[in-house]
Amino acid sequence: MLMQTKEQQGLSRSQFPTDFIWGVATSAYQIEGAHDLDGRGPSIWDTFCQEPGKIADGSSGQVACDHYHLWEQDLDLIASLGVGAYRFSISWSRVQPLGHGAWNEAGFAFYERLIQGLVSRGIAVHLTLNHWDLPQALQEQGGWLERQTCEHFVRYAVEVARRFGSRCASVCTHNEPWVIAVLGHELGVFAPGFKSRAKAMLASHHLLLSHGMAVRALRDAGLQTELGIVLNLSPIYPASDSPADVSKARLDDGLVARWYLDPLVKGQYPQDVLDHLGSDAPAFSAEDMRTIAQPLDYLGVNYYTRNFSSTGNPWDVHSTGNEVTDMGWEVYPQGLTELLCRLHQDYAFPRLRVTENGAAFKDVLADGAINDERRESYVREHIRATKAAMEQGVPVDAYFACSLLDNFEWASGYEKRFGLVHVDYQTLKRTPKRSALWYRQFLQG
Ligand code: IFM
Repeated sequence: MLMQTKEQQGLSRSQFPTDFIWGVATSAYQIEGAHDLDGRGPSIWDTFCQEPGKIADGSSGQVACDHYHLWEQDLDLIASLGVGAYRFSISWSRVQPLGHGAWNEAGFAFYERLIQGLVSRGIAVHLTLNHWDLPQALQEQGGWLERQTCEHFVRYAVEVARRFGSRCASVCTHNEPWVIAVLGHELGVFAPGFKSRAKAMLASHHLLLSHGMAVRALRDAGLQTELGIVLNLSPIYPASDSPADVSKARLDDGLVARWYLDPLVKGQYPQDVLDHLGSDAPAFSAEDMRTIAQPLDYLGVNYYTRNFSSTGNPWDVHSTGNEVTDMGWEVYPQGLTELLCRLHQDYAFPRLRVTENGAAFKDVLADGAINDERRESYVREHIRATKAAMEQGVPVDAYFACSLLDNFEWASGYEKRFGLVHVDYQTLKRTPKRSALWYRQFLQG
């Protein structure tokens, strides 16, 4: 039994509405493994991981947490935490190996088992269609640089919704399109590994367009489930009061946040960002913009840290004296409050959801236990920061801790651990960490 510490006092589940959604999050490529079983086709991450030097420890998601086989014990684990909601993604190439054409029934059967398992345990299903793992066969036809991928995505979305939609509490189209566009197409550090700003911006346009097309098609098909999109967002502050830093912070916010939020809500790209991009801006029509701006039930917010923009020396993350995670990200819970308030004020989505929040720290397994006090404190203080935004009138209705399990952390491989639950990658044994036990105690009220 964990003791209620001083800092914990003043925070309890009862301070949140009774229908507030408490969850944990994962994604397919990070946990499933079984990369070539039962007819699954390769995704761009299978390909990217094979390129030497791309993944810090040379690993891949081939086995990951083997959730494909261990899903039942993982669902029992979720239930044991007292969590009411599970956010996970479907591996597109598992259910449609080429990303178009034939469906893979064995792949759908896995998600059928998973969803039935969640429903029977009373855990709400929050399904993401695209958490970065585009089928490799579509990449070979141009991937997100091709408008045709939007059409394929819509057919995939409608088929998933036809089979599972009525049992889902929510369906999200894309997770963090900025990451796919910029890390995958401009910086080349994520799949598919391109290094071109023009490609990144074109990919971002097609991701947004396919989101709007899919939302429209799902509604036309009669789906009643809540629909949304998930963005990675952080407040971006100027590193100094200098006009140059202030205008850089505004532009950086434009490239990461407003480039996605403005079209989703206002049906237009921000003019200052278009001016800045010049010939790197994508071509788009007025009809595209109308399609992107479909009314949404919620915006998902993935928050981990804040950022600073500087025209001089890069911002030193240690300069504030705040804790810094194993990813090199400053722990700054107030940023979540500020972000949620700003999103509500500027964009007024019907609801905001914290769809990912968590921290990587080096864990020590001692006597079969992981005493991850810093992760516990991180989660607790971000829940408190969420409450602070709600007290200011922001309609937040969900918090998902990320991640349920230690897992494949993309280009960092298995070196960074975000899990509330420790995974021994040799034995695949799961061990709830102190942070998981704290979350359970918090949820038990
Ligand atoms: O693990 C990732 C997740 O897949 C997407 N959002 C950020 C997390 C931490 O890097």
